[in-house]
Amino acid sequence: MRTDVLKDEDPVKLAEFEARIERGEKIEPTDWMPAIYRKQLIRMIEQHAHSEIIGALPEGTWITRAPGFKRKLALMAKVQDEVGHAQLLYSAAETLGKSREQMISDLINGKSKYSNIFNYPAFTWADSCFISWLVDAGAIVNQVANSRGSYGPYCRALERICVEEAFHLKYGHHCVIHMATGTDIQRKMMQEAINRWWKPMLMFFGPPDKISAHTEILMKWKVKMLSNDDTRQQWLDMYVPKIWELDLTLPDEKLRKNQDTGKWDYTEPDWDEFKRVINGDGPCNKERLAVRRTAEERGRWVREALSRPKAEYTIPLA
Ligand code: FAQ
Repeated sequence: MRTDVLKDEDPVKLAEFEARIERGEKIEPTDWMPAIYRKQLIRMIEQHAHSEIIGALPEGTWITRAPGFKRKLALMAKVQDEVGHAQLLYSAAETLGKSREQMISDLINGKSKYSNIFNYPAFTWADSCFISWLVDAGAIVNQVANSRGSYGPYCRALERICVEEAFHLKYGHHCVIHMATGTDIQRKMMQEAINRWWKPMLMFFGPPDKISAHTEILMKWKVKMLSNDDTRQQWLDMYVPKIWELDLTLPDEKLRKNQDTGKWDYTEPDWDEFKRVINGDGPCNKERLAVRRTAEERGRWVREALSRPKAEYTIPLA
């Protein structure tokens, strides 16, 4: 497959490109790069950007219902950060030649993917706490690794994103501790949220390495610095003990650290469900895209005004 996608590339330029990556140099937008490197980066950064703006929605619905003023302020700031991350990522993807308009259009028309996990509903405040702590934790494990990757603009965006995500993680952890050490009803709410999100969370890191379509080439070119399975294992290693410490349980009897392999054993989530969800048929896909579509339509006049700075507008009286 590798030889197939690279057959039209200049072998000398390709060898120099790969040597630069091997030496740990960053590839910048004006540098030569193979077409498939560009295409893969656009795909991955664009999906990441979409995940951030769509990811703002399940938590966003809790801003008005957050328990108390401090939580409301913190959640509002977090959601705003996630949208800001999307802006950084869209800018990084634009350096590779795809316009932001095209990316947004591909998102709202269902052509581009975004993270599976944001297609599930946040029924209770505890769901929002789960996202802020554990989904952000998963994003951090992935992003810290990839910030050491090969494409300069993506790595720089990730570095900045990770700093902000570190605050989200503390906020989320605080929220979960509060619930887990609260009343019986709060503990029950938190436990039920964990049970609901466990499988989508395992899926969040992508399909198992043996069936992952893009891992091989992305790791060869240091776009992905950890495989899907390794990222999942790292997250399990860091967060399962912390969840257990709070006397919360995880809905998988098979889950344990295997002392022989040094890895976590767990029940595989339903990968058919994963495929359905990422291809548009999850519990909230339609709702999520409808929100983005409305935002796009309502904001059109602003974008048009910005693109024609010399045009004169009449200020409406009402
Ligand atoms: N969801 O060959 P692989 C966040 C697709 S940011 C949906 O293994 P790859 C912040 C994949 O695109 C979260 N689709 O793919 C936040 C491919 O489909 P395609 C997002 C998925 O690229 C927190 C097919 O399956 N983070 O959460 C998923 O090598 C809280 C085959 O898979 C990033 O995007 C999935 N989970 O590895 C915001 C990080 N997994 O395109 C708000 C950057 C796989 O061929 C609140 N991305 N697919 O049609 C990556 O690191 C990689 O793209 C992976 C997937 C690891 C996600």
